Amino acid sequence: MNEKIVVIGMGYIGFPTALLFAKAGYKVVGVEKDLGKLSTIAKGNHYKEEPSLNKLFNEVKDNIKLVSKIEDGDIFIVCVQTPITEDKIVDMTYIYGAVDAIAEKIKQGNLVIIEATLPVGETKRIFDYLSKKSMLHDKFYLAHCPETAFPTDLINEMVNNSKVIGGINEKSTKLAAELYSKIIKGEIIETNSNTSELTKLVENIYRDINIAFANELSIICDKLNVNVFEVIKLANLHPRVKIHNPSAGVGGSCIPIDAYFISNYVDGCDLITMAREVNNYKPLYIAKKVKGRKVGILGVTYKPNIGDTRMAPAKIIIKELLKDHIVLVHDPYTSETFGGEKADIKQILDCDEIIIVTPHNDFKKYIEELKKKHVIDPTNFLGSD
Ligand code: SAJ
Repeated sequence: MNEKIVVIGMGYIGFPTALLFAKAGYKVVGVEKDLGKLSTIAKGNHYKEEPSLNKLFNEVKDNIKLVSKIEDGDIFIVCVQTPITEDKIVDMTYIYGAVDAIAEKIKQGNLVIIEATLPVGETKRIFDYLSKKSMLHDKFYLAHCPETAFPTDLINEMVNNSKVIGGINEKSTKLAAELYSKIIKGEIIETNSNTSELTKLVENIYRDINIAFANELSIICDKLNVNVFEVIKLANLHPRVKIHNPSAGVGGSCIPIDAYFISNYVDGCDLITMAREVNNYKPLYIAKKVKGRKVGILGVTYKPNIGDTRMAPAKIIIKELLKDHIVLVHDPYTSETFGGEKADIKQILDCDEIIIVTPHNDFKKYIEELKKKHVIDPTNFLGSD
């Protein structure tokens, strides 16, 4: 445990990763160039939906140093995002920004780990790039160890999920596996970097395709005047059927984009591409169903009980409705309204029509009142109590 770990990116994954290694007894430095985020983290204001993360921070805050510029270390863990551009191209700017910074500090024998989602083959490209840039040639180790933690249950999943470790060679895989064994109770599976990259993508694409099936069923059932939730409940009684839940669409920073990490590079991703189209269409379908003039939106975050609005279906619904409706928005988790008018629950209940886009638990207390209104309820919030 004498090694110093430098974690780059203090976001949703980097911050808890740094805390877990600090708890395991390592000397940990957390690097975050967004000074606003850095000071929020240092003050202990984290995500209200992750109480165990806040508890862990209070336990280990004295063992972790938060800085805005990279430092020397023995192990570098890259936890920056890989978003896509407007044209659906994978944006590697953040990754190579972090790799460039590491190139300045890395020494012979150091280990570099990438937790971020990557296109297949990228870890090897990073190895070649870093070899040249650092002038260390092959005298360092590199592994892709993708995170799989579920927002709202981050710490539990980071500790107890299995972890796929894909090194660019056997020694890299072994060193990374040994490191994660210090913080993970779940199974650690050793493989190569191409396999770990594809496994991560496949997990999220599996979910995208299954949700697309549920969302397509919801549209078909609407047209056939059949209750989709009853159909899914009954079909799921079959021992080998497990249909996902229909929704207002698929949001978040991962599931809506991971398909492009494959389909941009390989031919034949027909089902994967089609599933994306179905899920992209679902918010528009919901907006088109609205008949009332004044529409109340309940929940704009990408999923319930969380403050994250990245790629939220609410954005598309509201943009579409604003063309010819008055749109009021209420969400206790965020001040974002996507151009709608911020409203309290009473104003929402007074609207001609209400869409329960994101069914936060906080809305449960309004269920009886909502049942008396004209409501579009893509997740069956009112029927599930
Ligand atoms: N959703 C549905 N129907 C469902 C399940 C989800 O419409 O049956 C929607 C949600 O409302 C949300 C979106 O899908 O808009 C994605 O939410 P999610 O809860 O399925 O997943 P994320 O994006 O919060 O986290 C996912 C997780 N991946 C998988 O479960 C395979 C998580 O484990 C990953 O670590 C994370 O992506 C990531 O970082 O890649």
